[in-house]
Amino acid sequence: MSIHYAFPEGFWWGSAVSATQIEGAASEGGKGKNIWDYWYEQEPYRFFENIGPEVTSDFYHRYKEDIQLMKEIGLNSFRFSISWSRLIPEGRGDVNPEGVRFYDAVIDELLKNDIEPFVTLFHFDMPLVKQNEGGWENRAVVEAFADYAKTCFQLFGDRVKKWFTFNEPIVPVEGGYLYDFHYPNVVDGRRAIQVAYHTMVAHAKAVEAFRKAEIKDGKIGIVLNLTPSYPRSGHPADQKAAKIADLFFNRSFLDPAVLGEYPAELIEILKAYDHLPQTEEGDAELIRNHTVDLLGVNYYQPRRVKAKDHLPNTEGPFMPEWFFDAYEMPGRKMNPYRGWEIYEKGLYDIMINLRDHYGNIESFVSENGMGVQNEERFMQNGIIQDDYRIEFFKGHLKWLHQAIQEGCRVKGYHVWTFMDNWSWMNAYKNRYGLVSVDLKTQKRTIKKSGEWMKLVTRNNGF
Ligand code: BGP
Repeated sequence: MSIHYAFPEGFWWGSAVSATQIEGAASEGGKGKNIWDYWYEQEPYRFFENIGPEVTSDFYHRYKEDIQLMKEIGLNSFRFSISWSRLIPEGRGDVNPEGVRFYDAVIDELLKNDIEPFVTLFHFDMPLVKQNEGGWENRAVVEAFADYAKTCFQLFGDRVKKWFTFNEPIVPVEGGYLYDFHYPNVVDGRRAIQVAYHTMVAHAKAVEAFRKAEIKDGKIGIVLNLTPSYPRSGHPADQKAAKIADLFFNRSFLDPAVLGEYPAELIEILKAYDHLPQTEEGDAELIRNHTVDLLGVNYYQPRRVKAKDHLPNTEGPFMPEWFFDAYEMPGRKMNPYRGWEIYEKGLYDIMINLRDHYGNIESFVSENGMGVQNEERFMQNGIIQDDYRIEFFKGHLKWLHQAIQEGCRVKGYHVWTFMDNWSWMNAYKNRYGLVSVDLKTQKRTIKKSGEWMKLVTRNNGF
């Protein structure tokens, strides 16, 4: 087989997951409840086919088998998240020894199989006790998070060298405080902005704790869903709309995390609409002095925008959509199951932007993948023939390769995801795995895309 796209030596081939989406054992092993456990108890009907986070893909009990499969596919790195409420059930205070044992065992098993653990501290799963105290609206919760981060560095920093404070920190803001798809289902622009700001402060405090922990060869980063904003046209109104969407959805976290400060244009808009968050003395300095070493880039879809057709209803809650409308580009390629456009070049555009405007920070693709409904219809001889997923990966990897050729410091590519998992409100609707999971038996079977990935990891390219 000839290799057209060779990747740099030591490239990180891997996958990402999150605790709530794979572990299961939600009320086992001394774990405290998080907002997902609680929301599901309250409103099970809001989850696809009424399936909640109790069992998911049972990684808590099957991690050894799963890690063997990762090894078989040849993956050399794996990003998972620690469940804050499993490690510290009350969110602050006593550490749960069973939680420590579990994460110790997972880390050791990965290392034994030459798979590097990448650890995320927060992937959408606020401990319920902390949410009841106001979640990210409360500065005390910010402090609790910094403590939790410190505990993780102490417990696992001897073996884990790649740390990520947050996964897609804007998503709990959108889901929980603007668009009603995460608990606590608040719709309030002012509170959303406060939550976003405090999340950034929590991030900077965790980076501070990391620097103090002096982890040998350790790097700290953040994982952002950088969805490029493409304007409908060259018309100045469309261009402006795209710029503002970019400020709200990308630069709100990217700039402070990488450059150490918020974009002035974003501050201006919030000021003009009287929506600046409450800050404390020392915050700006904290953020400025605690930028990241490494950036994880999650990419699924582009954002296309146009100037607004109508004036916004300013009696309704303040929304980013006061400044732009979504644009459906004629002829766009869609993943109809997830309702997301597929635009492979977006990944290249993101990387070039990081090269040119963010000091060419070291980065990697921390999630990229395609969720498809009713995948069993593609089953032949017990194996899912997911050629569409192989095409999806190839299309993105070609552009990533191009970005690397042009000098972007991209160190790896992690797919979303290793095995089919529980996707929040969508539960098991769309399957993303390289490995399928039979929900009745929990049996794992490598899909065609997993077989393809074996070749890619073996050849360090395709
Ligand atoms: C990202 C999240 C993941 C994951 C993925 C797929 O935003 O970091 O947790 O779920 O998207 O999206 P979904 O599960 O909503 O289909």
